[in-house]
Amino acid sequence: MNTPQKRYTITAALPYTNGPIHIGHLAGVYVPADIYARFMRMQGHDVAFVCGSDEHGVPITIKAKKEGVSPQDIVDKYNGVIKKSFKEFGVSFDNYSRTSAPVHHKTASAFFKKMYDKGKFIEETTKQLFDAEAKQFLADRFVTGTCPKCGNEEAYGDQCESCGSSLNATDLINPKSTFTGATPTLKETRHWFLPLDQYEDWLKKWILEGHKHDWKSNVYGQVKSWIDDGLRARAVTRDLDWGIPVPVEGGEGKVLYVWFDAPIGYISSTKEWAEKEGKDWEPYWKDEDTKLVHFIGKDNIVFHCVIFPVMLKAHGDFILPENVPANEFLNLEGKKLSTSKNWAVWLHEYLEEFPNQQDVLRYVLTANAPEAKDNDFTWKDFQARNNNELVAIFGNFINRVVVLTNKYYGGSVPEPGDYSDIDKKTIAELKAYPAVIASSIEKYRFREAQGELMNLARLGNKYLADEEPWKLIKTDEDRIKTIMYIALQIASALATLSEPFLPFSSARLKKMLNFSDAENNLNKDEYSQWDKIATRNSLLPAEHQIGKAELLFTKIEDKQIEQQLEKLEATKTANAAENQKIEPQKDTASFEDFTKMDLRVGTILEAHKMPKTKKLMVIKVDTGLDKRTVVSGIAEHYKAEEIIGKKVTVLANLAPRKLRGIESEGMILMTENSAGKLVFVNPDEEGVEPGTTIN
Ligand code: B3M
Ligand code: ZN
Repeated sequence: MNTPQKRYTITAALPYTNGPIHIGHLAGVYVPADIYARFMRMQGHDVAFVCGSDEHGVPITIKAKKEGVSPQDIVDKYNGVIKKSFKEFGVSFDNYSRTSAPVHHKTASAFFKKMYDKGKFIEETTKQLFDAEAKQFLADRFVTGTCPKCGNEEAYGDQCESCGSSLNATDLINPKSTFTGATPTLKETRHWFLPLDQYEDWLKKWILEGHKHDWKSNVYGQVKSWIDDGLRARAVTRDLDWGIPVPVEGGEGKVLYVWFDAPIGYISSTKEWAEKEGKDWEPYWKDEDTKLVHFIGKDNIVFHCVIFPVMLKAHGDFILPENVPANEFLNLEGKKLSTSKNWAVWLHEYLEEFPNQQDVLRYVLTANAPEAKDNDFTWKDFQARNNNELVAIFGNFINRVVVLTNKYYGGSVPEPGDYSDIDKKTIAELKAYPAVIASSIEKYRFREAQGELMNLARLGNKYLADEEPWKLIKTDEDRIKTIMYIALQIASALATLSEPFLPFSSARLKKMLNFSDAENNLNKDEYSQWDKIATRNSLLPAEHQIGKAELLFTKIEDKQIEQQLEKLEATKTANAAENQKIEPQKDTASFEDFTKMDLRVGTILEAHKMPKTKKLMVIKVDTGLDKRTVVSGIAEHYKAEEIIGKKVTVLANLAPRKLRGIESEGMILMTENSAGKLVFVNPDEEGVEPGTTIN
């Protein structure tokens, strides 16, 4: 049946322009978004697939400071690298914009102004963290400290990446300025706040009741736990000079918070595209029938499921997202991807080192997509999936079909005879695939969808292997015509159905099979190319002339994989050397300062991991003075049973503090060995080198 045309506004998270794109970004956001957008276009829907560079925000300022250049230099450089690599990788954005574009400044400014005029903000003078030495207010990534929710010691002023909590800078325990390392003071400043708490009931109705069944459970679960924890007002302006100026009285010297302006970038990018295409942008953001879908990584969930929808609702002119299919994280060789530690496979480097192999990476990232939980990318798996699946199954089937058709019939599709039961069964199976794959894509299950595509290639392989046309050629020429005809129909279906996943190979295959332009161009009154597979008797009619065989996929050799692994080894060595860097000596401590510290030897009596945290361990220590509780961030390094009975050094008179509701009375001194493992202070521990700090 022909599906009625719908309008889709598909967005992919705007990458921060402080570094290039790596496989984590691709697997989490851009590959699934591209599959979805390509698929929807193939169904004849009206699609706007938009993205752009996120050029404001603290990460960019920090990078600029580090490199001694201006923020503008940084964004110009990475916007160029990112845009080019997306294009070469075949991400089919309709528009890729930048948040520094005038259209965006105008749109974001007007958005804020309208909310302001409608009285949607609370204006308040509050005390914010201030670095007196750098003369700078500290928010977002300018400040790090311990997350009050999970104890991660490297949480940022707007978010903890370990537990995903969204934070205010003043929530951090032991905050430190990233400029100077200083402990900030509090200083008054005036800002505009978005009162999220006022939208709690509305959010409960809209998401918790309205999207319980159609949003992914990882997304729904995160949103629910935030709403259940209670929402608070969040400042949407900052004391910075890089960003979009606050367009109202009293806003001088202040800019919009990057997470206020960035999602509006989706709207600006749509406007920019519509302008170029001579279209009207408004239906893409205002028509209730438009389906707005945000593709993002899990660290962006709160911004897309709570903050941006509240902004859209408060503003009043816009539709809300129909779905936010966020993915979890991809790891690389068992370790968390990290831009700063260079632990990544960079897209621009991949494109150079594996020329014309875009589809292999797309395939592997989808096959291992972190859809429901974090997943791992390994180079060995990359090689195996290419060699054993793309080459051995998909490529092998196509090669056999095209080579044999050329050999037996000079490339002309033969006329089939009567169908055997196997033929009928094979054709029936073939016709079921378009709907099966479509239904998985519509549910955002891209792994499953691509798995079904491969099953179709397997069906083709098995059909040829069972029917063995090469054995019959001397004895039963008519039978072979039927077999080859059916195999060619499968090849043709593969050419169409692979397009969202493997666009480059799909195009090569279509060329090999000589799909005509008329066949390729979607006729909107007719069935889509996709639907024709199920509805038409013939996809490649008899006498249609196909082209010559060309290898669709090529083997990846051990040598190439070894080179990649060596590259990662070199990164590890460089990082270890970096970790070994001796920190400069701190300011002089007087003898009185020293004697103030009450250091004691203690014995660990009991220990257990704090539930729902990754790092925290609750430890009972006998200090000789008493038996007390200390909460320590070592749970990733030790199991509870390993440390019971250990003698440790305790700073006994450290001011007590509460972590996750448990009072910690003191600190166990730890240091880090050269492998990055936290160990108890004992200079004889393996890998503890002179100069390593104790804390
Ligand atoms: N630039 C964060 C990120 O790259 C941010 C996304 C913005 S989407 C509006 O993770
Ligand atoms: Zn946390």
